[in-house]
Amino acid sequence: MTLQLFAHPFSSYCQKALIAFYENDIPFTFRMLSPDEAANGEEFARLWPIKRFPILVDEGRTILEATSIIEYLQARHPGPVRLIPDDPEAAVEVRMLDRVFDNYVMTPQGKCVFNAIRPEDVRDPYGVTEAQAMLDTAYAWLDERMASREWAVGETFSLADCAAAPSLFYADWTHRIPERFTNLHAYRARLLARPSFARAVDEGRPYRSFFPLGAPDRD
Ligand SMILES: N[C@@H](CCC(=O)N[C@@H](CS)C(=O)NCC(=O)O)C(=O)O
Repeated sequence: MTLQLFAHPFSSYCQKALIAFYENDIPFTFRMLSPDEAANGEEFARLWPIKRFPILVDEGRTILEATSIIEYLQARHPGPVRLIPDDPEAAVEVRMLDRVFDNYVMTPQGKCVFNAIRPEDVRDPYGVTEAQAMLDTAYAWLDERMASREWAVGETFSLADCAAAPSLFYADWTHRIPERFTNLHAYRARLLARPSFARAVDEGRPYRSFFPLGAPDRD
């Protein structure tokens, strides 16, 4: 029985998980979630009543959360690219950066986007201003960090870069990374050139008109 990934190609967290599949060429069945299935699909709701994706199903075992899916793939379907280092101390830093990208880039980015699809009378401009301020602070911190690194945790592509790629991709669309943060721009460009992420971005390309803030005419 093959691995089944319930996902959508334009979703940032799904792209994060997809990078791990593509890095190690792991075969799987893509269970595409249409917006209607994501909202109303019974199989999906049974798997995870919170109704967030990606979700991985492996022979009846259900793995929630993109980070956990990547950890699971390395544990049960390992390949030559080790996205979590074997050295426990290096692994702490990889997991730390994974949390940084999810919590302080992906989350505020999502706040801005979800605000835009709310009915106008329940929008939250204060929350958006706070989210943009968090992105600005994260950008400055990451720019300094990336001055001396190729990947989020040094020389080796890892789980942290899987989180960074879609976070920075969509964050730059949502709240432009200032031009002066040249290290961060260069890192975002390296991520876009990585074949695993380039493939995920290409698969999401047909859905760009869905982007609630209007997708720019560039990657
Ligand atoms: N913490 C989850 C977040 C997953 C998540 O928020 N996925 C979005 C798609 S990128 C989703 O399911 N959105 C549907 C919704 O909010 O209703 C993870 O790391 O996988």
